[in-house]
Amino acid sequence: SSFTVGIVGATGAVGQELLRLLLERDFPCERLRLFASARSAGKVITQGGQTFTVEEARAGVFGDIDLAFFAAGGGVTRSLAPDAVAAGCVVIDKSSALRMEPDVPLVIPEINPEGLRQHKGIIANPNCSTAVMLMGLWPLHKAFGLKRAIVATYQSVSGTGAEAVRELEGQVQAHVAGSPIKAQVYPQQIAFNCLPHIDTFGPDGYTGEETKMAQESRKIMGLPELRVSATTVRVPVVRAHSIAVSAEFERPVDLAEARRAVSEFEGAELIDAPENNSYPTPLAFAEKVKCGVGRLRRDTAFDNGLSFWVSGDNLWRGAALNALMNAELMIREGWLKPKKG
Ligand code: 2RA
Repeated sequence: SSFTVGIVGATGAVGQELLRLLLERDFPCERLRLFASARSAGKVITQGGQTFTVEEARAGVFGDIDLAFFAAGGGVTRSLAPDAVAAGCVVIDKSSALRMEPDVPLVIPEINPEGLRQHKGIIANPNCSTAVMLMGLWPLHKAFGLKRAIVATYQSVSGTGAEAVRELEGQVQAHVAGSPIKAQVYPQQIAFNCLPHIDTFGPDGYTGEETKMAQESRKIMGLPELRVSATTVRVPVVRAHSIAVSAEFERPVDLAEARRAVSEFEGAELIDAPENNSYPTPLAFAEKVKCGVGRLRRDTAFDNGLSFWVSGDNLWRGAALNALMNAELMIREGWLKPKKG
């Protein structure tokens, strides 16, 4: 069967990746409509040899759309997703708006696909840093039973968007030219710097990004007691997030078994030969489907502890590709059918 598909937020960093991947992966789509803000309406986008004219995202446009990917921020999801669902359109949402709603499944296809069958019209995708972290953590949890994790992230500027990428590049050029450096997107200079500040600070001193990693991990892995302490950091990398994880497990850990668990997990690629300087890096895992997991070692601060490093493409694994793989799985399983018979 073939679908009419919409991308809401088509001009953003994730929306553009969704369009590219949808075409490159031959998604069964007989008609594709791109939506964005009124400001972008009328813009012509060419991708994969096809040309699209962006339409304004508003209520009433979802009548003939079977599946809509939302990648336009929480505000647009809150205002338009209910209208899409009421029109019989299935929504796969990238924003954080509905991730913790009890009747909205939060799904990584390699981890908890069952949510793709039991949805009520809206399926949420995890935050990119959560998705990348769980590509390493999930196989180890299945092997040894995860209790708690202390993590630090090294997040690329593409996680903020295209403007942030331009800001980083502009600041590097200014530095080289000896010109003054301006910071607009971030509160401080990001070039040659690290900012331990992603999202907003909460009353407990953690940022929204750090809280999301803890809450979303509990929901996706079905571990309501799981404790995660995250420090999320923006680093001057263009694409792909990396995360340093120290985790404590219920059962004694064995390194060979841990390596086997990771390499057998379909969302991960084990890159772990430090003696040959072989470990995952953001540059190596940008535009990759899997996340690279390495630096596996017995953790020195926990009993039954393991430390590892994971790098994954935040726009793909962390957003556009996860959403697309969710839809591909639903179609494969017959859980998503076109409205017209
Ligand atoms: C970031 N995870 O990296 C957030 C949203 N993509 O900025």
